[in-house]
Amino acid sequence: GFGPAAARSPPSLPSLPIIGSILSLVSDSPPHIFFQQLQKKYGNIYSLMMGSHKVLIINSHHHAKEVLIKKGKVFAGRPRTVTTDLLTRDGKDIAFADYSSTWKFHRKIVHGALYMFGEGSASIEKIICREALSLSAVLSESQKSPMDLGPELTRAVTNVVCALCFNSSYKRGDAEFESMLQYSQGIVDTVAKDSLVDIFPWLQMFPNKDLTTLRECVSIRDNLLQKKYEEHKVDYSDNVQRDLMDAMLRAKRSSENNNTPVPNVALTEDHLLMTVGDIFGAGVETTTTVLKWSIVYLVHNPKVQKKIQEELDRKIGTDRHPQLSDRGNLPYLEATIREVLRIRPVSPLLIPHVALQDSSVGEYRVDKGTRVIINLWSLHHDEKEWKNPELFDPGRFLNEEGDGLCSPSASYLPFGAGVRVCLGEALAKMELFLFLAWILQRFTLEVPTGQPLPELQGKFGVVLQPKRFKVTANLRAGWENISLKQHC
Ligand code: HEM
Ligand code: PLO
Repeated sequence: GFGPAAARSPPSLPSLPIIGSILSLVSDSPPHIFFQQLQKKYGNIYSLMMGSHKVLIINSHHHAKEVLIKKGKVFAGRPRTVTTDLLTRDGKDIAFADYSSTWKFHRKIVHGALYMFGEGSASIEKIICREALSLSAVLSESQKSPMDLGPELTRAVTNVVCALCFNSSYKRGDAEFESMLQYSQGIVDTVAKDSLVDIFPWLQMFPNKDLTTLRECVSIRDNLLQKKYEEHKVDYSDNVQRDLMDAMLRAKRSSENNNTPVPNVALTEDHLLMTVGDIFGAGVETTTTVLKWSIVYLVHNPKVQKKIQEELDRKIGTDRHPQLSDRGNLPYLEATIREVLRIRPVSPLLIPHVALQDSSVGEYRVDKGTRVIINLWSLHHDEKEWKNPELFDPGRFLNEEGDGLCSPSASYLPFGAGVRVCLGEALAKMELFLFLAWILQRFTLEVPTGQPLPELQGKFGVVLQPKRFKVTANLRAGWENISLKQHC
């Protein structure tokens, strides 16, 4: 027959004791690069054992789309790991929750609440604009002195999600914000690494002190979430929905009165807190990371930066600030954002998927329970799909005339696809566009002469972050006397 049962097993790496020695030859490559290298020997789909778990590694866009889209529901599961269980109280969130009616219900509520602010709606745009204005003011003050823009970018992005989740924001130097910076980095550095630990022993990916760090950081985060929750309960009203927390509270109350769209779905306090924690965490760490990578590549490629600025000068000028309605008119900026998301994907291995039943990918059988890792890095650096994949070239995403966008390859999935596709894609795109347009309209980012350029490798973790670096933001010629008091 032709059913999955008849298909053959995918090429498999030799079992662990032997791999240990093969792997140590490649030494310090991070997992996404190592999995890409293994294609030479095993092909673009192969399996290996991580401890007692069978794992399938996918390195081509055809197979990736079969998993994510064509058989999306079959592969919509998530594995449980010690660290993600710690972060999410055993999967009571969205991103690390297994496929279930509870997960579906949560995704729906969040989606509704996030986009109640709406893609076209004025309010998200207003929130971002307010933060871009405040960020520009900070950059103006720091003229000529090199600084790590990390904390200020993070504050801007955090305040956007803070407004959406909690209807609040942080001032510079706020103690709660400083503590958030710390615990969130602690979580990024330690969570989700344990699922890879068995095949990457030499990276010392998961020393025991990581678990202690994670516990401490999660507990600080939980206190913050609890505090916001208690504050919201006090002045909650069925008639006004200020933010995501209110939307979740409302859903919780109506589920308690048995008014859920889906029967028998739990929305406990834990579920509510973990779900908000997901959106807050994802909202901060992903967009900030992409902004940092954008700056890294802009200082490496001053010609690209100049072209974006010329486009901004031509289409917007100096009389007004950038708006979402300019998105269609700034193809070169848009192409640059797409290229950053290609060359340094935020989540190079996505989040692992799990086969919920026996199935197949390509010509190979896949047993129920198999973990499936989509190596987005391989898709985005596939030489058959991208000319010179390590070259940063926004021009790839432009048509021949250079005045419109194009999709040069199907091997491009920065936000994933299918049932588990990113929930924040539209929000992230609005933020990236507006923040970068605001910054580049007024400033040129540079590394002072004689200083080294920022590193391009990045630090592998649950998000692929650039290493710390410093740049100067110099006011562009013609902007000296234009005040920042434009309002949003
Ligand atoms: C999942 C990318 C921003 C919320 C994901 C996944 C990717 C991704 C690759 C995993 C898909 C999979 O496992 O198949 C990105 C990128 C971002 C970004 C590149 C920024 C440029 C955001 C933002 C939010 C968000 C701003 C929140 C507002 C989520 C959630 C999930 C997710 C909740 C889990 C979905 C699920 O498992 O059902 N994202 N993301 N993301 N993202 Fe994003
Ligand atoms: C980031 C650190 C926060 O403190 C907690 C958190 C919650 C959700 C995670 C996010 C972290 C990292 C990026 C993740 C997101 C869910 C979806 C997103 C994994 C760990 C991506 C890119 O897949």
